[in-house]
Amino acid sequence: MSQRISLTRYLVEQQREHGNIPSELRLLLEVVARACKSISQAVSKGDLTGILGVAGSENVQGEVQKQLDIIANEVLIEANEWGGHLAAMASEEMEAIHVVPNRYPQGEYLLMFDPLDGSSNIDVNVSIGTIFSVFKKPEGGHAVTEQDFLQKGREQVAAGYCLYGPQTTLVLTVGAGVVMFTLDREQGSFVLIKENVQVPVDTQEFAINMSNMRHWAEPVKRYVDECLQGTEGPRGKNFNMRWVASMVADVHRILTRGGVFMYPWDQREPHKAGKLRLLYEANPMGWLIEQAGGVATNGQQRILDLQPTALHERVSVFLGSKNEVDRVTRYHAGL
Ligand code: AHM
Ligand code: MG
Repeated sequence: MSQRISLTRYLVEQQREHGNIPSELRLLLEVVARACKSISQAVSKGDLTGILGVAGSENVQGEVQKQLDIIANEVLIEANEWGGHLAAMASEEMEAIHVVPNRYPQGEYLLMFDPLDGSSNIDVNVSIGTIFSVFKKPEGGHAVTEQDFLQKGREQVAAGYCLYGPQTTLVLTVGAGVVMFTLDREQGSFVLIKENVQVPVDTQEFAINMSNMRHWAEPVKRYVDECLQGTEGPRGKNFNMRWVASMVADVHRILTRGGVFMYPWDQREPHKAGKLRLLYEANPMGWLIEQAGGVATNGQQRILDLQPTALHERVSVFLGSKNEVDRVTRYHAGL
């Protein structure tokens, strides 16, 4: 790209040309991006500042929290609560919603985030990231409640993630395709690197935690087994496998070169629909993938059409290249 376009300039020009980023939403996205810069800074220092390791607490889902999980959560809350653009926030790391305190003006947006996705990779210097999703607070002039957050993913007005890898990359959609920005640390700004990101419809690469294979449902076993049979099997081609164990990194690879990502239900905890969270992980990633021409389902239904019933609800996830996600979804229907 010959001319360097900053995130700010991109957002301003989008609003001017398409009217799809009102100024409050622009402020929100810029504040989230600023928070991500600060998280990126903390992540890159790691042991130098003594912030690796467990925090000695658990989140609402009973998962051990890392110090960086908590720091990232605080950075996002503090950055976002005073700007006047938000009514409330919800986080994978907090049991209840965080309503903007009375001392600040309340805006009309709701922000949800997984402050640091891929927690098991924090201490081992592998890519992790922040995932976020933005909705409008439903109309009615009432005080904001948890119920306001239980909107279908298709109602999102913005979604994205920031990947803290060899580069720090912010990936965003406001419903007009997917764009990527890389952090220029010297300049301190996110610079546009790719527009109109497209996920190839076909792929020969899948991502799943294979160690859970014996616990999967039949349709998932069938799909993966057929991939593993390669040229000798019904697919007639070889497949490669990748699993970073950070959804942000796996989804980023899929947005870059295609692939299929799966985190299915399994029979160890049959009452749990899956491991990943609908509101903080599946909805934003599902929308990004759709906006790039891919597909995202829970095996039966489009993720974005699911009606959430609880803030921390979990869901099975199949997303990525259209033909592969369509196939594994077909297998669930017994076809
Ligand atoms: P987290 O939000 O607690 O980090 O958990 C979500 C992560 C995803 O990023 C990733 O796809 C998955 O959990 C990895 O799970 P596993 O440890 O089974 O490989
Ligand atoms: Mg997560």
